[in-house]
Amino acid sequence: TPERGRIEFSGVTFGFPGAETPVVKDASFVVEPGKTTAIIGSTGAGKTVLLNLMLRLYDPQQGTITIDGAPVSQLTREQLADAIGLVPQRPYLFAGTIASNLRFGRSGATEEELWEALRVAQGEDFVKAKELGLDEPVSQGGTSVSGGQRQRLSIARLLVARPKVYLFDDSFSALDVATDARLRAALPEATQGATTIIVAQRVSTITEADQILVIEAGEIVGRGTHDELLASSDVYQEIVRS
Ligand code: TTP
Ligand code: MG
Repeated sequence: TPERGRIEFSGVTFGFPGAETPVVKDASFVVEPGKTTAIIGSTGAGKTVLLNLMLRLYDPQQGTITIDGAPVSQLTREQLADAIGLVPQRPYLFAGTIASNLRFGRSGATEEELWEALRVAQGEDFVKAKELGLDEPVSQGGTSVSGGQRQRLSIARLLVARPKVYLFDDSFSALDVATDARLRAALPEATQGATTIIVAQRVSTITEADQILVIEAGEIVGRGTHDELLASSDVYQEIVRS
């Protein structure tokens, strides 16, 4: 079977320049291809930094990160962009139209593909309600759409891009529980079984993940399925209770 986005962290330590303590400490884990891995942990734990390391926004001081066996430090920008895509915690839109923003994922996408991505991202209804639909103008920063709409457009943009690995940084917490559930139910088919990593606040978003990583103060303190962690991790139990 072809590799579909296996990510491996081996002994990864990263700290911001000038900071006394690293924000990711000796992290080792495998994200299995075609599976969903969730990352959960309190605010400031290092979840966003973990994703940013995969995208090489910064390089670790120690350890290696590989995608399908290749160190990310040896991939070109284009190879990395083909392999892995992120819906950032604070999504951004560019000046243009809804369509041009979605096509930032892949310029050759057809209108049909844009609508399909919007359907999965639960953004179809609000785009249809716009006078110009896909051609509705969007201002830089996306101030003409609500935060939740911006988030859905950002999700749709990544679906249009079709990377091997999808990263969602807290992309579902602004959605109501029912919309969150509909979106996640539609995701596997839309991503065609690609590797998915979901950073989440709500436990209900991740209970069905193949693997959950619990992160606290930059360290992986628990890993397993929801049921395994309920039985084994005090930190996870606390998150579930809160
Ligand atoms: P994050 O990785 O941003 O923490 P998080 O994503 O787990 O938190 P949240 O749930 O609120 O999104 O930060 C980890 C640590 O790194 C934290 O101490 C802040 C610090 N940090 C910086 O100093 N500069 C940065 O650019 C980022 C992203 C984080
Ligand atoms: Mg974060």
